[in-house]
Amino acid sequence: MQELKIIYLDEIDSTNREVRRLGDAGAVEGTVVIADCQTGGKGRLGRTWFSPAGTGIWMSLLLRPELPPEKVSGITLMAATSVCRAIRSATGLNTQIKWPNDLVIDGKKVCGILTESAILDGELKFAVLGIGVNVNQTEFPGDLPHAWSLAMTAERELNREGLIECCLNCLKEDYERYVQSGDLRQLRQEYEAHLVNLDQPVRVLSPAGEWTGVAKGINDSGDLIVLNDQGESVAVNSGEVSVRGVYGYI
Ligand code: BT5
Repeated sequence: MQELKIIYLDEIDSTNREVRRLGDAGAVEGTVVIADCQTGGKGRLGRTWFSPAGTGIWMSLLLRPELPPEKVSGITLMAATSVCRAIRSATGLNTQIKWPNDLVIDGKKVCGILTESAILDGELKFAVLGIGVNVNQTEFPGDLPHAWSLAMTAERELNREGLIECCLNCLKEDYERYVQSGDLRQLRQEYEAHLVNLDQPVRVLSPAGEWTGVAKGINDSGDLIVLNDQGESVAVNSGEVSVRGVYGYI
């Protein structure tokens, strides 16, 4: 990746949508859109992402990796590792990863990551890496019972600019490592070191049905390895399933 080209906006529907528009128009890898507020922030699977003004980091990066489309899901786990490290080093907060794409503090969600692909004739044209971090909110709407902000744990207002810089430095470095090896082998140990699900009972919600097991870590592709009740090790793919704790969100 060359130098980052950062575009700051006051308001946009979604930074992921804006980066997709820029990508379609030929923008270079490393284009970053950061908005103070999103009016139509997106989560996975058509969900919405609450993105009020003046509080969080809502940003998306345009990536043009020379990788097959199936390698894009690993970028989400790569980014979780980078942003987890950035938050830890910039704020000292004990941030953990909930597989595959959430960052949590004390079991509550402080960050979500959404990676989307633009595919043409079976080939990856580009990917959009979207990251939402709740930084300075002091409360959340009642319909987001698992949402939390960094400031709510730090009990002080945090500097968004410093955190953005730290996130982008970590992301740039880790992305280069990811593209170089084409998998998560260089980041897996760090990902697992912060994985809140590790050795915990999990409920796997797959299209084929629901089952339970114990999470044992990830493989180099970013699948969650779950030991099922029959004692078999099953690789669970992040594109196809959701994982919950047996007793709740974690
Ligand atoms: C995610 O989806 O966690 C991915 C979120 C990605 C947001 C970024 S912001 C910049 C970029 N531009 C975009 O438009 N999106 C990206 P998912 O795992 O599907 O979680 C979504 C669920 O989290 C929602 O259904 C809510 O329950 C909950 N949620 C919504 N807003 C939240 C918030 N601010 N903090 C915590 N939880 C939230």
